[in-house]
Amino acid sequence: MSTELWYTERYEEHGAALSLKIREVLHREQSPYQNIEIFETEQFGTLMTLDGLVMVTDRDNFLYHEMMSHPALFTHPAPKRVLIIGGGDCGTLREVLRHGEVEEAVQVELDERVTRVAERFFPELCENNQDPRARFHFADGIAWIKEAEAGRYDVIIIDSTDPVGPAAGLFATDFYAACHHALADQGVLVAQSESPLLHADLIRQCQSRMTEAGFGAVNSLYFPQFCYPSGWWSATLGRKGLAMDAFRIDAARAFTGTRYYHAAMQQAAQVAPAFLLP
Ligand code: AAT
Repeated sequence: MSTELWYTERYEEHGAALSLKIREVLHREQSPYQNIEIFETEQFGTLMTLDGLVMVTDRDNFLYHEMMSHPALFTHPAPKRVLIIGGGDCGTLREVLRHGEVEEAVQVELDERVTRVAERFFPELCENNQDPRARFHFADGIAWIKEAEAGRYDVIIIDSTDPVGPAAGLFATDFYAACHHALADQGVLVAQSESPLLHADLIRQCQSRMTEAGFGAVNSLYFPQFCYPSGWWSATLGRKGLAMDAFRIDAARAFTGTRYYHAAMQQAAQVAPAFLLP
């Protein structure tokens, strides 16, 4: 008898699903906020799910984490103080800390258990956690940003779960306005903004809400992400002041060690599909 084990995330409203073949279940726990599960897959390395939704796999997380960090950091002329909201697996933090000019990277994650479980099962993503520039706070990012000092950060990265439950408020105009207030002049905000194929309205809404919140230039980046719904994902950037298309291209060209991001990819990723053109 076959004992094949497959993990399936169903996208009920789209009549579709993603499946990964599993070798074994490594860990399961109910944190105060969500159900955290870790699996060893056959071909994608370790997999983390939160409340049954795929968050990260070893094999493809570089796509998302590189695109959530490097374009925003190279858009800012001199990013010194970076805030990450969510991002408990620490993959975004790792990429941010690869920028030598960053002096401080503050991560505000709701659920401390996500980070503790990531330290155990995703040591590569957590390899920069001991960097003295990294600071960890376990709190709700929505409450945190309301208390933030004006002009405190150069870059804010919203590495959040989908817009339901505790992450819903991270997609609201008020929240973007609070980020705008917490950013210094020329500050850059970047938020994960879901699938172009399945959630085009959400991407448009994210762009218009950032504009309403006061960001002078707004645009989205498109990139593949196998393990998220439709395999095609987006991040939306808002910039205080200057135009969006300018970025530190020479510094991006000299930046090594990435597997997806490079200077020309930053330009390419800004090109929207026809159905998402303004
Ligand atoms: N790095 C890719 C993984 C994520 S996880 C997003 C994180 O956001 C989770 O750890 C969750 O606990 C945290 N989070 C949710 N709401 C809040 C909040 N209000 N304040 C702070 N942290 C929060 C992104 C997954 C994308 C999923 C795509 N389907």
